[in-house]
Order: sequence, then structure tokens, then C-alpha cells
Amino acid sequence: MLEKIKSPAELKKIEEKDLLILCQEIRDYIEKVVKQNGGHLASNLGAVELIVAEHKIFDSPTDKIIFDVGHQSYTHKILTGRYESFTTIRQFKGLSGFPKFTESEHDAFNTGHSSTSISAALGMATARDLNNEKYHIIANIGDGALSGGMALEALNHLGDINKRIIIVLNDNEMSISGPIGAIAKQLTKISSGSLYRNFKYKLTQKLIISSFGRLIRRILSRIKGLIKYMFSSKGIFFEHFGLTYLGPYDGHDIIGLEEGFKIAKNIDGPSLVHVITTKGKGNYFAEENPEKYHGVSPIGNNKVKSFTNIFGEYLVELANENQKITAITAAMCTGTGLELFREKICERFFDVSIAEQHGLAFAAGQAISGFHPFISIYATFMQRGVDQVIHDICMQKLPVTMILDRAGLVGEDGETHHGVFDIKLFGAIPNLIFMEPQNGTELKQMMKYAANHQGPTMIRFPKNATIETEEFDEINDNSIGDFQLQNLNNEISENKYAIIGLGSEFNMARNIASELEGKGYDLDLYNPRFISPISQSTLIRLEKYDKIFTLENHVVLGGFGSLLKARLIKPETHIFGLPNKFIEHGSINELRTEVGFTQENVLGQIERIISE
Ligand SMILES: Cc1ncc(C[n+]2csc(CCOP(=O)(O)OP(=O)(O)O)c2C)c(N)n1
Repeated sequence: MLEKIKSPAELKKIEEKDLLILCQEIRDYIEKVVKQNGGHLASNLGAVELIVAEHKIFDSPTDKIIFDVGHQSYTHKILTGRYESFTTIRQFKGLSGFPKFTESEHDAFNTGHSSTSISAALGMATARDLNNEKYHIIANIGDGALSGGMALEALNHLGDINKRIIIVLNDNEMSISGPIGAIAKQLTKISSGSLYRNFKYKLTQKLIISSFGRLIRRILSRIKGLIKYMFSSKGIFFEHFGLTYLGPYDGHDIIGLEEGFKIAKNIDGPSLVHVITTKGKGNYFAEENPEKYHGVSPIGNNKVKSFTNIFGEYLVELANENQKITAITAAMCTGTGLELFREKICERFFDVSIAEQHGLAFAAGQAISGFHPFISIYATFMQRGVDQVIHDICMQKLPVTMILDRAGLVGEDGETHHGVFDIKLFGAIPNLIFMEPQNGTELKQMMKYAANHQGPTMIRFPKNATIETEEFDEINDNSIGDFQLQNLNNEISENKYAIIGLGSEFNMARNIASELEGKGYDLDLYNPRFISPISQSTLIRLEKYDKIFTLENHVVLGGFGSLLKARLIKPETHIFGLPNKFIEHGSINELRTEVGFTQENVLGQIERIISE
């Protein structure tokens, strides 16, 4: 059935009795492709019926369907003309794992970062009304994403301007980890009420077997929906924001959902359809362990130790020694390697939910009160917290250690997730010591220094696997900002050229230096460690070179090399890294090749420059 659906118009023709089979086909297809390509499994399995029902009742692309975060939009992609190309999802030049309006007119708004959907819907609604148009705007948002500050700011604004939008709250009682916060508690109270529970799945299943049963089911759903709409006090929380609350609906009962959406369509103002779904629905393992199956890697991926693993394990060691160390995550406990901390030192572990800005100011509050928080946030999500880093942490010189995980290219998650602007944003903030380690051992040394430093520190590292080696020179107050000369033959030399490989790119720099040495060119090789500050002695030392080559896993404009170049007078500085653009998705190797940031290419260019 599925392969014949080329657009939502064809979905609308499918007979009601066949919809359950269709949903099963969608689930099987998603599982098959995600096994192969990796991707968000549990969230997508949970949203199948919800999206089918939306496309039956609304008219995309005239009606605008927005997906918050966008990681749950696979069913939408499959039903909107992308059935065949879905096998390429997350692959280089294939479909994106998130909505992209360049991919389809049915993708109303690009997403990837959380909690933007209500703001976007509200903006679109004001534009629609100014144009005297009539279409519907639907913001699909999860209970996790609803905890984000932006979503609450948007609700606050909505309560003021009362625009006609439909918020569909996909409540699976899970963010990536378990639910956090007062809103989650409020939602659980609503969904655990007897009216909803009494009317659930078994009854639904029994009534949809015959067409007469389905008719009864539809009538009951309509009556139930209207009664709740008129008399229910369940959604009082949302009603305070001026929303008409509808629900809760069983998110796996298409008939009930359709009836709910029909009621919402006729409400002349903002409404919220509360839908209860099971994350991972239909897959035993994902239902049992939705945290593990939130995002999965393709089959066959070997487990290797990553910077993230080393960070998580070593932080527990440090926190065992120092009772003032706390760990903070913004809804990314597993992704940032903090599960062990959560398990072993739970009283000093804080998940603030999807609230990066709050998390940073919260860390500042702990730090000013004598604690030393380590807050780990993916580099891309840290973009949200620029002001908190500057105003709350660095200006007050507070001892907070900020970890930027997934810095650099991340691969298949693509442009919304690459962490390639952080040095541009945080690279030269007064009072901040900003570092990038070349491997796991150096990461530990940086963390150890950071834990004892009475001021703000930041450490970026990539998604990569890494190694642990013999100890490096210890980092101490006297060596802050010093680049480390790591010449292949361990000699201090008087070469004319220097190559400086930041963090994960140090390996490439070493390989290039070694290749060039074989060709008769001598370069001094530096492991800089520090993005900011750079010590006066290092700057003086670098001034002696004719040419300097820098390498970084970050955009070239405004990155490490640019900041260094701005501080040097004599040396001709050549910067290698990523182009200053939004880089698509694909494997990291494919992307590096696409943008020309490969060892072979950089080596060729450096050789050309020094042989001129
Ligand atoms: C600003 C930001 N922080 C963190 C994330 C990572 N993230 C992706 S999905 C997700 C959980 C979303 O939970 P919910 O909205 O309930 O959707 P579910 O996956 O449960 O369907 C998180 C934290 C993000 N996308 N954006």
C-alpha cells in the first residue's frame, strides 16, 4: 500500500479499515531503513498514527505542518512523495534526517534544534492573517521540547495575541531521558485521569474491526471530544495561555485523533490537542528502553572509546575526590556521557531539561555559591547560550567548566548539528580559558586543571573515537596559553615554517609534517591546546616563523587560525579548516572530501606554498 502513496491526497483515499495495515507498513519500513542508515528510531515509531491522522485531516502543503526538533518527521517524509528516496535518509546527497523546505514543499519550516515550533507557527499565523489568508498552521511539539524556554516564551506571547494555530502535543512522557520538571508532572496528572484511561486501546481495537463498529467509534470519539472540550478542566494549565485544550487523545487510535483534529480545525483561536503516544511503539526493545533507542547507529558499528566516554568516566573520578564538583546536562545525559555520574553521584547530578540557557545561568548560581559545575552541552546547542556564557559566567569570573561535546563536523545529522561556530562565538571572551585536547589523556589533564581553576573554562572535543597515551606536560597556571612544540624528533629547531593542529586535527598536522619531512621540508609541529588565551611567550615565539599553517575542525572565518592570525605581525598565516557555510549531511569523511579538508589536499596546498 505504502509505495503507491505519492502524496497526502492518495493517503486520503485509503479506506479506513486499511489504515492499521498501512501504519504497520510504515513502521516496518522505518525500522528497516534506520537499521541500515542510523537515525531516530523510537520517536518516529511513536508518531506514526499521529502523522497519518494529521495528513488525513489537514491539507498540506496549503496547511502548514511544523515538526519541533524534526527528528520525528520520517512518516511525514514517507507520505509526502519521499517513499523511495527515504532509503537515502541521512546519507550524503540523500534525504535529510530533519525537515527541509528545499527537499519538499510539505516541509513548512526547517528544524533540528528544539522548542522553536510554536514561535515559528505564531510568526506564520500573524503573516497569514495580515495577508487575509485562511489556512491552518499546526505545530507538532513533544513534551520534552515543550520544556524548552523558547516554547514557553512563545506560549506567553500566544496568550497575548491569540492567533489561530493548532499545537499538537505529542506526549510520550519522555524527552531523550525521562521527563523533567513541573510541566511534565502536570502532563502526567492529565493523562493518568480515569476518563482517558477508561477509554483506551482495547475498546478502540474492538470497534474498528467492522465498518459499523468504526462508525460507532467515530461517533463516540466525536461526542467524547466535544464533551471534554466543553466541560473538561483537565487542560486548565494550557487554558491559562488562552489555548482551547482538547484531549487527551490516544495517539495510536487514528479515528480518535481525526475527530480531535476536526474539532481543532473549527476552533476560532489557538488550540492544543494533547496526544498520548508510546515512544518506540511497535518495537519491543524501543518501547522497553526508549532512551537507548532514541537515536541509533547503523548496524555493524564497532564500539570504540570516544572523548565523550573518557569525559564521563573521568568526571566521576574527579567528583569522587572533590565534593564540590557537580554535573549538569540539558536533556542529553546519555549523549554527553553522564550516565555513570547520574548513577553514582545522583545528588550532584542535574538534568535541567532542554534548557541550555537556564542550565548555564544555573551553573553560575552554583559556582557563585562555592561549587564547581561541569556543564556539558553539544557545541551546536551551546549556540543558544552565548549571553549566559558572557554575562553570567565569564563576566563574573565564575568557576564553571563548559564542555562542548560534538564540536566540529558531526556527520549524518547535518547542518543543524555540526558544531562549527563555537570558536567564532566563544573564541576570545575575557576571563575564559578555552581549550581543545588532541586525545583522551590530554582531555583528562585539561579537566583536572579546569576543576582546580578559580575561573571559567571551556573544553571542546569532537564526536570521534580517541586514544589514551602517556602523560603530557601538566597544565598549570604558568603554562596557560602556551602552545606545545611537539617536533617529530623532539628537537627544538629553527625552522622557517610551523604547522599547528588544533585538538583533533593535531594528528593530521603530525602526518603532514612527517610526509613533508620525508620530502626534505622541515616544519615545526605544535599542539596548541589553547584557543584562548594565547600566551605572550607563544606569540613572541611564533613571530619568528616566515609561514604558519593552522588546522582546525571549525569554520575558517572567525575560528582558531583567524584569531591567531589577528594577533601576529610577521608570519604569513594560512588557515585550513571548514568553509564558512552551512555544511550538509553525510559521513564525516564524505563531508571533509566535499569541502576539501582532507590530509591529502592540505598537504598538497602546504607543499605548494612552501616550495614557491
Ligand atoms: C536546543 C536543543 N537541545 C537538545 C536537543 C537534542 N534533542 C533532540 S530530541 C530531544 C528530546 C525531545 O523530546 P520530545 O520533544 O519529548 O520528543 P521525543 O523524542 O520524546 O518524541 C533532545 C533533547 C535539540 N535537538 N535541541
